[in-house]
Amino acid sequence: MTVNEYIKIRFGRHLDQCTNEEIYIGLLEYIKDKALDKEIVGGKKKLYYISAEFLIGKLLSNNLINLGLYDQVKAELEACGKSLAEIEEIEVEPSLGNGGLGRLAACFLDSIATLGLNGDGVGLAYHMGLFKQVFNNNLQTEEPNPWMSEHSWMTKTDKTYQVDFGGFNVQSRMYDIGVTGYDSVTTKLHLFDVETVDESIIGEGIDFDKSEFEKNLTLFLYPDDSDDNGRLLRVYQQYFMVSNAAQLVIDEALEKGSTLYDLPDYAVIQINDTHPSMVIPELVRLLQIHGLTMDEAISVVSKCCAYTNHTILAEALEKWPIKFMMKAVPQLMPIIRELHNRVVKKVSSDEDVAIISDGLVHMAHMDIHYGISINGVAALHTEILKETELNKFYKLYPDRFNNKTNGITFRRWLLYCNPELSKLIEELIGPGFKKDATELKKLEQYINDDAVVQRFINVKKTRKNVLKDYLAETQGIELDENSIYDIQVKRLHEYKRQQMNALYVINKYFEIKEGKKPVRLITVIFGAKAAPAYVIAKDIIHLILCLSEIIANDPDVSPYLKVVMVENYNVTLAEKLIPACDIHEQISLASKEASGTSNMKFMLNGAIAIGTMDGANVEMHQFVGDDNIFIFGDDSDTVIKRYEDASYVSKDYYLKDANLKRCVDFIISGKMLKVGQEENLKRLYNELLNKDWFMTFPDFEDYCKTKERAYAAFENRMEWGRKMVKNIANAGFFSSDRTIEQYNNDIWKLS
Ligand code: 26Q
Repeated sequence: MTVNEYIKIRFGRHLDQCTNEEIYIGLLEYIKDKALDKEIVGGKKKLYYISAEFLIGKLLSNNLINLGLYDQVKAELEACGKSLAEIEEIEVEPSLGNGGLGRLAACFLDSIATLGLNGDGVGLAYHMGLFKQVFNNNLQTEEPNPWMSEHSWMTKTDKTYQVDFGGFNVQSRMYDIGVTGYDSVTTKLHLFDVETVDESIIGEGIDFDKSEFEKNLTLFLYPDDSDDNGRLLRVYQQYFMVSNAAQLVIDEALEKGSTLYDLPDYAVIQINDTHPSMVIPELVRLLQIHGLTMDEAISVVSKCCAYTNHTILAEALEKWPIKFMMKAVPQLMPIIRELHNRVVKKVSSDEDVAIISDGLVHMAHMDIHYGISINGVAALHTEILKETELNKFYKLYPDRFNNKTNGITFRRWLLYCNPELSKLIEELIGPGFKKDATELKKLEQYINDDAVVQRFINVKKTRKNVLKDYLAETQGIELDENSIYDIQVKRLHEYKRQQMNALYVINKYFEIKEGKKPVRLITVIFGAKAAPAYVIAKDIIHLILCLSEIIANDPDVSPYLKVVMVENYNVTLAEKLIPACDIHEQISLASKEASGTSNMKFMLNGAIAIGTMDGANVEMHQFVGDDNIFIFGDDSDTVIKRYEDASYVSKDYYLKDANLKRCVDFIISGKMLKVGQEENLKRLYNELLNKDWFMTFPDFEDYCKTKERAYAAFENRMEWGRKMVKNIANAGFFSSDRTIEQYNNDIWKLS
């Protein structure tokens, strides 16, 4: 059935008589129906990918592409004078994640369905996604970000469970979002909600009453935050998620004839960071209710669960106070104590590997002792886990540790977001790369073919214009498509070092003032949300917005340098920014970025990285070689040693390097204070001068030099084009299809 026929039945009208809203609703139902036609995979053993975040982004076009309907629907709409792009605008992005970890989960679902694996996602139906970022007076403010509406991808199911907390219980309900695979089957994302949630308790901004758990359980996605306020609610949220997940796992296994003693033949659970770790004691508890002894239950659960670590930042390794656990989930504490005691008795009495110590429950420790696998998300990250952060665990369980370098779905991050590039690639090497990303390697044969390379350069120009138009229309930002687009988009965090990029901007500003003018306008684009309670991160946003204003208003500088910070960076914006990028910033302090995934998206879209030897940059560098990536800065060994020695004094660098000094001093200069807030700027200045915990200063000089090298290289357009092709041709490894295949072969073992 065509869309037209479908809409006629649904609304009794022809497509060209419908509003865009009606067409959107019609398409939603049409796609849901079509997805139902696709086979749902079955099989005895099933993967449950449990995650507190699934940053799925808009689904309309993605689903059309995966179902093979995109061209047909687009043409049908066009024939009636309608634009698919305009209809897409109606869909509200579900921002159910903070950043990399959540987006990774979404890419994984796409690959699981595409590979036809029997696996579902399990998470929470937050009513408000990650806050909406609004700039006021060069400062970030936060607003609620609702996304649910009467017509959405979520389908209400009749599955409900009871979840018991200390002193009360709630009734949950499961909602499903169909996950379409590319030219393949569909699987499901199960999101649990509770009917008592009350959106009216939201106050100013994103404030809400934290005390009434029935009303706020699934109200908000938590921003990645070290803020103490509201941490207890996170325990409630996490338990709500895993209790539902565990009940679902057991239900589905029983339905398929499991005795539960054989649960590992029916279920494998991937624990996405420690947020779902309570699934381990919860399953043990439920299995006991189903008649297994504690011994039997622990033995069964230990064969079902696998844990992925996404960070080595100590503050992100969750440790919950026993008193929180006793209040929220008292029924789990005896089990966690038992799990702890068994470790002490049978494995090791070393405090460092204990599950309970200092009145805290160490979630990651529980995952490692009672799981089949622990993996890092890039080669370097896994090595660091094994050799330093989790070394004591590695010595206990060497066979459990393994690496799974992250990946991204090429359907969204190439086919959908860059159709021009996708088409060019298809013309050159055929359509095979869409299912087998390693085929991109065939592009290498064109690296010395100037006519072909020129076409890649032309596609980039097209995409730069698309971004220019989009930002002009949606944010009133003016870009010059002939400038270099130098882009850094990711969560605002000191370890990602947006502040170093900002210091570079100040350096460039001084140089231009002194008459050293770039041969071409440089546009430095930032996109980042800061956690609402992360004070310094918000100060860095303030710095960038102030710089943007000063430079835009300085006629000496503005023809050569432009600083842009896009508001409310999200998946939808990423889809526009990434294809248009010339140079992408991957400048984390070596050892701190577990993997990074935007680096892969940029690479695939023919942007060249400037980066440190960190996360997956290391593997990207191996693939493309020194000439096709701009590497700078201290390596992870140097950094780790500097932390161990506690030898870093930022002021020494500041005093030694006059160039650096004048850039840092500029933060609190008269010019800045005229457009900015003294409190914020001084605080940031002091932080850098007296602490600089993420070691911006030691890398600064090398960073500046490397940027100059990159900008100079950009001027040799044909050589630059060859770098673009080299990067695209070698991006195949970073397909999440490859990652998922490895998870399945090494850990899940689904047939
Ligand atoms: C913690 C406590 C309270 C509230 C929230 C959180 C919280 C939420 C989200 C902590 C961490 C996260 C997300 C972490 C994350 O996105 N990590 C990134 O994971 C990517 C996928 O593996 C990697 O590529 C990135 O390197 C890593 O930073």
